[in-house]
Amino acid sequence: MKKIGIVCYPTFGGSGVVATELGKALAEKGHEVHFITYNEPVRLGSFNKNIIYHEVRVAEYPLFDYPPYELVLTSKLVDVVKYEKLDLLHVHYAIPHASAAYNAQHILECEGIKIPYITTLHGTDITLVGKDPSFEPVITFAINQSNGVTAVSESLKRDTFEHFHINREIEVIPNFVNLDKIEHKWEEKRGLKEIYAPNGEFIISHISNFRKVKRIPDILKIFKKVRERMPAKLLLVGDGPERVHLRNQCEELGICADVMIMGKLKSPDEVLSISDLFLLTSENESFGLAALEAMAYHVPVISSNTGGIPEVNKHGFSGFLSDVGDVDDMAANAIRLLSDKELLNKFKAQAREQAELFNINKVLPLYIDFYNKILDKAKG
Ligand code: GMT
Repeated sequence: MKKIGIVCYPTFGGSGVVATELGKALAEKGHEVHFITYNEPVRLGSFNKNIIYHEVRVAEYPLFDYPPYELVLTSKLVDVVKYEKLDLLHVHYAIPHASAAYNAQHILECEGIKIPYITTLHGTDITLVGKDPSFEPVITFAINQSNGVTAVSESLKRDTFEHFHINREIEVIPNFVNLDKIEHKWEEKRGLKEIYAPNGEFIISHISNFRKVKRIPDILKIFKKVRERMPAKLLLVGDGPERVHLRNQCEELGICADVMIMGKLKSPDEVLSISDLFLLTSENESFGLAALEAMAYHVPVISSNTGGIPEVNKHGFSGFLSDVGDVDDMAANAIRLLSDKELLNKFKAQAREQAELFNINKVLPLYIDFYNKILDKAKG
């Protein structure tokens, strides 16, 4: 049994979801997992055996225009490692978690306590935010100083080497889903379909944080083309900066009546259980956890072919891939699938089959082996 500290964003984003599900799976295997973050992670659930949540709270002070979260996190890491006698820190998302872990490690070293830290890169910490000059030197340093680094796809590993001066190895450990838990819910929730599609319409869904990188207007344009050919409903789950434009965009396209804007949902269970197709049109995507989750619920994916998505969604098997922005091709693929019941059912089964490659029972051992390797190395 090991004592592992997990640092993540506790929000709906993929990195927080992966960190939380990883922590829960480790706890189920008997490890003691300490989540150290500013809120209880959304997917944590309550009363988990072997899971302890430590809240990072930044005190308000009139001098602070910007709350010094990284410093408070660093102090909390020092405190938790020392008093809970942790063996390892695993930080998800480089900014600012990797540099906080580096500082905590060095503070503890001065007190004679050794703790290795592993950094998992998730995507936007590298491809969008991290390479900004206001972060880059710190991020490069904290990645290079980590005792171990993982990336969620080969594509993200390549991007990291391209954008930063990395002088160390990066191990690829893909994101995962827990298929046993999903299978159970999928069967249970399929009856809900009538609520959203009372006349047997197809249900198409999209889940994201509605940032520009997701290309939400493409989702609406594809849906309009599908809707012109067959009865369908679009369920949009999530929230973010692009959300405010949705109503106008739907009005311009004349599709408002068939688009349901659902806001943030704690779990994608219901929406994915009743979906026939999932759309992911992103400009860039290091992995596309939302697509993998859809596939786990037997939902084929129509996506762009950027970043790590082709490592997850297999063209002509679990769905179809098109160039970024090629809404005509994406719509044609969606129409092709939805107009042929046999083909759609085949793709639904294949989507689930593809998701099997990322089942937690295959990916968790990769993390545990990596932890052991790093711990052995740190012991020297
Ligand atoms: O999709 C987002 O913008 C959220 C972001 C995050 O950090 O939570 O997602 C990134 O990490 C996910 C989990 O590893 C990946 O599945 C997403 O592809 C990645 N997002 C991007 O690269 C845009």
